[in-house]
Amino acid sequence: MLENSMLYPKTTASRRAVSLDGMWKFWLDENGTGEKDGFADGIPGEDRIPVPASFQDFYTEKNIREFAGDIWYEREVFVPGEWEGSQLFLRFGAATHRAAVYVNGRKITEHEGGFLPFCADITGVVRYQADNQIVVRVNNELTVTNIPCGETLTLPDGRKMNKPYFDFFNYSGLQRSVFLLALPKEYVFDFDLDYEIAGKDAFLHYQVKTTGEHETVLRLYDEQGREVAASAGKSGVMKVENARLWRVRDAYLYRLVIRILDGDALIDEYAQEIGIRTVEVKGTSILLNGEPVYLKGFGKHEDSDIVGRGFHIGVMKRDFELMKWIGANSFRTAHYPYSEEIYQMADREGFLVIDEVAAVGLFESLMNFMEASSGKKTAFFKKETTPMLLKAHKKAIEELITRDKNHPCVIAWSLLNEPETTDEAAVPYFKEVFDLARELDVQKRPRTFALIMNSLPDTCKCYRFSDIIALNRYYGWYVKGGHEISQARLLFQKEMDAWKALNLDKPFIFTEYGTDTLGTEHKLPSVMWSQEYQEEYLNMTNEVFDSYDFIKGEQIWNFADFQTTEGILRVNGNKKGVFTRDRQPKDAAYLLRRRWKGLPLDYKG
Ligand code: CKU
Repeated sequence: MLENSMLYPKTTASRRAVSLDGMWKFWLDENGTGEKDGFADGIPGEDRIPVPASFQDFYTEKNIREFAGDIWYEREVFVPGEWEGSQLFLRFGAATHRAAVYVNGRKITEHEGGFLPFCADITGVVRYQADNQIVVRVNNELTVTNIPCGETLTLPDGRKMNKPYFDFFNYSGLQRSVFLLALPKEYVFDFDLDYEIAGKDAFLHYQVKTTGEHETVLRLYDEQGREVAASAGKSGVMKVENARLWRVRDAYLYRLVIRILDGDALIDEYAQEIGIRTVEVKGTSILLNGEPVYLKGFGKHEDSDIVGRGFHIGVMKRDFELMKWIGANSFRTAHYPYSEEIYQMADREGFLVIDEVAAVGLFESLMNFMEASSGKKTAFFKKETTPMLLKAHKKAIEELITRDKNHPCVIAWSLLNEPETTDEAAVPYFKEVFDLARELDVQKRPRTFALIMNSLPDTCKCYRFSDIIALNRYYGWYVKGGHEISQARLLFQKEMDAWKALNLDKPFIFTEYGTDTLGTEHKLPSVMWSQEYQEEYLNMTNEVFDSYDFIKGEQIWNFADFQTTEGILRVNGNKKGVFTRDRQPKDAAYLLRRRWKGLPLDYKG
């Protein structure tokens, strides 16, 4: 069990959640001496930076953008006197990739892993009815003992530099919201829900964890605010008569209110929007509420101009509007868990989410996108450091599932992206990771991982772990692109025929396919990188998708152009977006819109 509650911070009848977003003091620790120089008592300089945001794209100096090391943040917070007796926490939506938190000069906690929330319990250290100083040391160095994987080099001038084993810029800092929380001493810590649909009715099986022994009471309200079910006790079942189910692009959200009571007196109250639905894989079908669904949508990134990977509520809104416009119904949170607000919006808009942990770069390569089809082996899971990596990976899975399990939008867990699966050494690693996800999720949602191009029917040792086989394939881009596209089609079909011959009786989806395309480039006849070529490629790929019944979804790479490390294969970023980085359509968006609007939800069902 995790040390702190992962519930989203909210103000309720018994709780206070105060946003600490805004300008924070900021300092890059060039020499890595902040700890010894006493930064815990106050950081140098007068510079201020917005939180939440990646720090990289505000400044004009390259040494800042490329900085690898300790990044210090500081701000004051006033703690009201009436909060004496409450349990106080600082709650970070994420700190990338690791952090230490100091309050009034004392180190309170450390957290490893850059895309999941953590709390610092500050109850014993705050001064009431007074200002308190918060200092956070964030570190953004990449290693092979934590996810996502990469290395940190030292340049001749002594500066450190990040070398990711993955294809997105190593944006970092305090990229998500920070809250100050005041909770009662006895509070709702966590809860699990599972659903059963019986004719018109639904049964909601629940389990609540609290930090005390007082009575726990649950009430469920519909969208009109009418009470539809109630129950007492920390575990039980609630019957919802004539339940309105949560459906794809037709979401219905009930409001679950959990209360801890001492007689009539309220001790704690927590409320959350929930959706009644079941998810299951049966044969080659993905079933939502027992009915087959075909996934249409994207692999995304949290990435935009200026704030980088920082959560931006406006960008989120625009992205959902574009996904609705194009007829998508799903996305994968490639390559890390996203900001919680994005799942809340997916719950409300009825999008299906494949929720990915940040296990990317588990293949030793600075250009895995190029080497993916080369057959290169790096013995990644045979490293001395593998046990440490596995430990960090498992902890991230626990945090991910605990954080996201009650979102109706989450229909599957993606436990790794493009690991090296061609060596037997991967097998015990996979087993631990997949078993853990099964054990932690009471809904037993399908588990998957994205297969890199050389993870083929005859080379991949790990596909059997997946409940949904998710392929990342680039026939017509990395393999036989341009005028060789007819060859690409044959190779693609050959691979799909080989999967078919295995008769796995599992659904297949594409979690990546696509071509880099410049939003500015038109060329007749086509050349690679032109919008015309993106359309030719999509026509070929879609025809292959349509000719295999066991293919149950297509999530194109990527929703929008995104920033990567600079290099000879990336033109100021990855240009595989269907939309540009400023969220305008390329020609392919219209092609996909026609296709996706025309495909029924139960396509091939
Ligand atoms: C994408 C072999 C495919 C790896 N896949 C990972 C993703 O992060 C990259 O951006 C490829 C690409 O565009 O190359």
